[in-house]
Amino acid sequence: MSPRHRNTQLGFGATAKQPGARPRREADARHTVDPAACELLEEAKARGIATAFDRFLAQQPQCTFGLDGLCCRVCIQGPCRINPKKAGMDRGICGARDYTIVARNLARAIAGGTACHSDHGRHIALTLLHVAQGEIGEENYRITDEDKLRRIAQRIGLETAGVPVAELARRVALAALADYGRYTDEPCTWLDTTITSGRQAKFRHCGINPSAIDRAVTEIMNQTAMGMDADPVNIIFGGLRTALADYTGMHISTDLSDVLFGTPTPIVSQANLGVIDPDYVNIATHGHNPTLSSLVVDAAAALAEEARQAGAKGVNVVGICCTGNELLMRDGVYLASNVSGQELAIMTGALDAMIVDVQCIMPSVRAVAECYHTCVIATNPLVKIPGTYHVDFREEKALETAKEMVRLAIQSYGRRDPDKIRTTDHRQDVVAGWSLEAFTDLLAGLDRDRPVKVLTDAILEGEIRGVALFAGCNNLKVAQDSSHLAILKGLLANDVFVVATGCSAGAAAKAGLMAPGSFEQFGGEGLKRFLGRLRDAAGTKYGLPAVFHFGSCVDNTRAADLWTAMARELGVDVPKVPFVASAPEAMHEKAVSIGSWVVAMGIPTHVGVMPHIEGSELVYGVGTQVAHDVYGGYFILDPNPESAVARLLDALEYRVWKLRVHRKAAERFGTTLSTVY
Ligand code: MSK
Repeated sequence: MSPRHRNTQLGFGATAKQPGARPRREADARHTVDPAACELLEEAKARGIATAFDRFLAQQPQCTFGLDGLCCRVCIQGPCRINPKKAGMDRGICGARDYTIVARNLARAIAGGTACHSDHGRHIALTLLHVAQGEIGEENYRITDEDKLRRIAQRIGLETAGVPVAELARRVALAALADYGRYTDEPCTWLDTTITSGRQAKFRHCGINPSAIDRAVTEIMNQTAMGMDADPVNIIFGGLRTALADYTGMHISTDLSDVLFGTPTPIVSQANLGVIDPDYVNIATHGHNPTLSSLVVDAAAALAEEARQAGAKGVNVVGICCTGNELLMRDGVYLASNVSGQELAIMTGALDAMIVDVQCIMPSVRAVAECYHTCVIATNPLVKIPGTYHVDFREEKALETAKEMVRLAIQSYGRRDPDKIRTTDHRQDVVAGWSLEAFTDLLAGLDRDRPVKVLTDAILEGEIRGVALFAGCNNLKVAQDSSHLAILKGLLANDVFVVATGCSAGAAAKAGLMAPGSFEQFGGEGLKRFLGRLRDAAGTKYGLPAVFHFGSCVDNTRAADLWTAMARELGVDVPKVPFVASAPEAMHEKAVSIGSWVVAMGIPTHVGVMPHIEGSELVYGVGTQVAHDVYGGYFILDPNPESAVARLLDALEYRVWKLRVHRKAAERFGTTLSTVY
């Protein structure tokens, strides 16, 4: 099969005019399917404010060498641009071939994503360590979920009996930090203790077990430097080792965030830009790390009276991107938008401050904020944006600093220009907070002893067809949210149980797919029966959603824990579990690293925006075909939502069929279950 699948969905110039339609709205609908974003994009055009949607167009046509992954910039003799079909241009100055260059670029993207997630995890681990050692006061952070702390300690082999909670937290934090810098060759603890024995053996056999996160990132940067590895398969295996280090850092982050801030439980809230209420002082928290944003929520509550004295009804904290997901999951804070909507939140004219921490923050928010009164506050030493406020956020005086920022927002409220207020009514109800623990509790309504069996039985009996994880970003090569929603709706209607994280969860939330009771509207008959049974057994106070919000980007490990639990329940390794993943609008390097470890774990993984690997048939083939033979997982690279739905359903159907055949054979002949996938 030819690896040519250039993104063609946007189709500028190809959309037929609707009679009587306003041309501007028609153009916006090709940028986004989010009605609130459409309204705000009209406002941007009316005011002549450039957004990422405009800058994407200004970049067209994009460099095909870059798109194919054939531009090599690892030494400064270059850049070398490779054309495998043209004599004299079929290798770089050093002689590196297309497959070496494409593999190197891919591996370096994985290293970039791993660095982001794992630094986030390190920050959380250090915060826990400082709390445990009494170096941070209770008014800032405390151990909120002692039970989870004990479960983690037991899982990683620590003695828990009689150990005081602070000491246990100290030991767990040190064990997590050891996963960053171990100098021996044992595998990372957070990887090795959370996967099946089959995956442990597979990673050992392939030599891709990372022993330390920082070492994995350093090694792959070394391996892919000029004059180093030229073997594409060896480079890809190095990339997978780095991707498993990414998994490790993400799992640490999720586990220890639950210990510090609480393991999420179902909570009802709202999503989309309509949550920005002009009657309140509005603060958007944007980025990823809950250490800052959770304190902003506390500070906002403490300073409500000051906001009232300034003439507002109070302080309204809303979230953007994964900081938004973290706050939504634990505190029910409104989710304003996903990544492509960040500039649009400012254009409501009623956003008084945007407080940013790390990752996915467009520097352009400052330029847009200049047209309004919004005060943009950067808080991390690694994220300074020229022209914004920079408040040095330190954990030991976190609440005090958070209050300082909320006061800046209250002052900013007084500088609003009423002529520029353009809020929207679009907002949807959401039931979020589905940690794996909360979801397992829901299943336990039908079987207290073996809750995961409720899910696997429903699949084996044909009530539902399997499970899908939706993850990843918005990518402006696709109309915002359009691929997420098309594929989500396609799978739901075909009885697939769906969990979502990150900006994919944001897309589902804004479109009403997480509204209480929405499974009745979007689910096929089997899915409706399955979720109806769960609802009735659990007697929940809230209706169940069609799509279950599993958290932020780092929380993809919650989904990994689910497929591991299903594998254990079914008595198989992950490549036989009817579970697929999709990142319909992947954008960030983090999406590349996540996709890579999801495949290594044994999951068929759809990506709806072509990664930069089309320049090498060999690398493309390894990702889409050879990966299946080695790991059981593989990439489905397909920008067309309709065929993506069909291919994901095929992948699930194949696994269910094989499971049934192997189970029947094992029963009939009294043998163990085949390990073939
Ligand atoms: S925020 S990494 S755009 S999911 Fe986690 Fe969204 Fe992708 Fe950032």
